[in-house]
Amino acid sequence: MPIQSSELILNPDGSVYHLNLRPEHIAHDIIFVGDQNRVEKITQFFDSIEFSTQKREFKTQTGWYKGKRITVMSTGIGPDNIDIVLNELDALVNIDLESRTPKEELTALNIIRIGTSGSLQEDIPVDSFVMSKFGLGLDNMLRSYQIDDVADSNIGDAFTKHTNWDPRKGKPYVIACSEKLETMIESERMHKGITATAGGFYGPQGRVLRLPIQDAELNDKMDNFDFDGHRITNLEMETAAIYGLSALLGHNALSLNAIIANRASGTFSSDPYKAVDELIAYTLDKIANS
Ligand code: R1P
Repeated sequence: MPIQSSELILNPDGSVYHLNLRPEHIAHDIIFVGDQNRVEKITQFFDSIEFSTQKREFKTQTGWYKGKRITVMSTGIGPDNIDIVLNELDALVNIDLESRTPKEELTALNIIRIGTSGSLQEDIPVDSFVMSKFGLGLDNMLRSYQIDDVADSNIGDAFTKHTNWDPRKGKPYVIACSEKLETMIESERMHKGITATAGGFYGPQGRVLRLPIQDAELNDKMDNFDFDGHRITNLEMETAAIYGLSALLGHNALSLNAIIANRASGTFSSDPYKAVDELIAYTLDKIANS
């Protein structure tokens, strides 16, 4: 039974609705960034660029870097955008867009996020790098799917208990990164831990400007959570959604973040772009040598 055109929306040129991409436009190795201006900060190092497009905040470039075909794509901000990006990317490789039917043989994409984030730990300073061993979703987006099928309920339950999580906010979920990509990228330079993903920037991450928040102690409770040596290292807005949808759809995902703020000490990097540039160079080097 073909997937109806209201469910899988294609543009007149056959590209997927939001990303404006056809299957031939993407590589199997994909780098996600949040900010569309970060795409060219990466592709400036490519030997050649064969394709570029942009619709809304979703900018994509595909090219060659040291013999590897790589796609770099901006996701914009937040788990809701990740729902669009992951589903449309998956459709490009795993759904026959002509017949509108899922393919029998599925393709696993390799997805690496190069993001920015705030550290929750005093000893993970600004300008350092964090690799997310796990994503902890506080946002509920993935509760529309059967996320418990791929979630680590032991860490999730321990977190819910430790924080006395208010069930009216939905149930947090924990998803592991791809071990294959973890092995490829890791080094002593990387801090590793659990990355918490919030559905907003201010209240959902414990920032108070003029509005009081539901749990003013939450960041402190996250800061001192420990499950079998795994701490919550940092807080941002995409990692758990990327991990969850990748796990459900059969893709490999890893999230790396440059720490530009330290929420425990209240400090912000004096040169956040430098940390991001260094993380880009680090990641490209690891991909090229993989
Ligand atoms: C918020 O300022 C944005 O920055 C962080 C957060 O996850 C959120 O997307 O990441 P990016 O710099 O990758 O967008």
